[in-house]
This record gives sequence, structure tokens and C-alpha cells, in this order.
Amino acid sequence: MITVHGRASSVNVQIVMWAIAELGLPYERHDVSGPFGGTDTPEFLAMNPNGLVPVIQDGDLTMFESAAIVRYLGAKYGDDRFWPKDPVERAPLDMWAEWAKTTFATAMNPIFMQMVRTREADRNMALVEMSVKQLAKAAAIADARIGDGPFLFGDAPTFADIIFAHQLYRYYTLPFERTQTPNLDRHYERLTKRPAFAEHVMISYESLRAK
Ligand SMILES: N[C@@H](CCC(=O)N[C@@H](CS)C(=O)NCC(=O)O)C(=O)O
Repeated sequence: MITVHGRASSVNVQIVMWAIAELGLPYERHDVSGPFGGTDTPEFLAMNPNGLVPVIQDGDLTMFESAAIVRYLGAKYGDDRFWPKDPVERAPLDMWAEWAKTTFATAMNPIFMQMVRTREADRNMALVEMSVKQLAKAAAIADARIGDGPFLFGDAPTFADIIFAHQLYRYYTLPFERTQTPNLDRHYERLTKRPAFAEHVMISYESLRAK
């Protein structure tokens, strides 16, 4: 049984929950962080000195950093499609996973922080504009990679898909001008019909909105 500490509305908890669901693993999740608090206790800080979620416990292992957690789950529980054992086969998946975290998500984050977590009067719209431009470039790259898909690497989702596409609910629901990406649009449309994605990623962020 895997224990996940973190609220369902956190995008970094969502990536872990989606991976757990795709892998069909038993879990329990405790609501911690944001309105639930609990990240500044000595017990929590002993698990993650950053005071951030998610944290998982699996047997004697405790770990933080969402993408590292997805890689661990893939290596421990995934089949050879989800987590290729051969480093040469796995390398391109990991390349796209890393790109997703460092390029796509890095452009998404300021848009989310400004449009949801910042009151309208305080928003830095120059930062939003710059991030929207960066994101358009990244989305076009993802669009070309996905093509007919249905996933980044063929017919089944891998750890790279989770690390990339857990951002797509916010990408498609935040109010900003998206570039034309028909393949990515179809990819998202297909994901919305996937129970694990719908349950763990398509979660309203209204409770996070700055008032
Ligand atoms: N790089 C970390 C970032 C973790 C992070 O920033 N978590 C946010 C939620 S998405 C958090 O714990 N914020 C404090 C809070 O919600 O109280 C990861 O990927 O796990």
C-alpha cells in the first residue's frame, strides 16, 4: 500500500496519483498542504524538509519530488512499456519527460500562478504574455511529437506521458490564447475519456483562486 501525502488540487500530487492509477496500485491519500495545513510539523518536515507536497511512503521508502516519484513507481511497478528496462530504450522517454518538466511546465507555471493564485489587480501581465509565447513554442513541439499518437511513444501511456500530460487540464482550461495544435487537442480529448486522468487530473482549481 502506497501512502501519498498531499491535497488532490495540487498539480504535483496529480502527476503521482495519475501514475498510481495507471499502474493500478493500492494507495491511501492524506489531505495535507494548502487549506489542510500539516506541512510545517516536525513529522512532515522530516519527510520533506521543503514542506511541500507530494510525499510518498512505500514500505521503508519515503520520498518527495513528484517526477522522481513517478520514475520510482515506473521502475518498481511498471511493465516494460511503461518503464523500459533497457536504458537505451528508456532514454528517449526520459528526454521527453525532462523536457516536459523543464520546458512545458516551466512555461505553464507562471500563467497558472498569475491567472489563478494572484488577484486580478496584482497580476504581472507582462510575465503572462512572455510565458504564453514560450508555451506556444513548447505546445507546437509537443503537437509535432504526438502526431497521431495516441501517446508520446505509441499505443500505451508511459511514465513520459504522465510527466508531460498531467499539465494538460490546466493548459486547456486556463483563459489564455493557445496556439493551434490539432494533434495535441486530440490527445487531450482522448485523455479526458481515460478514467485515471479524469479522476486524478481533471480537478477544479477554483479553491486555489486568490480572493
Ligand atoms: N518540485 C516539487 C514541487 C512541489 C510543490 O511545489 N508543491 C506545492 C503544491 S503543487 C506545495 O506543496 N505548495 C504548498 C502548499 O500547497 O501548501 C515537486 O515536483 O514535487
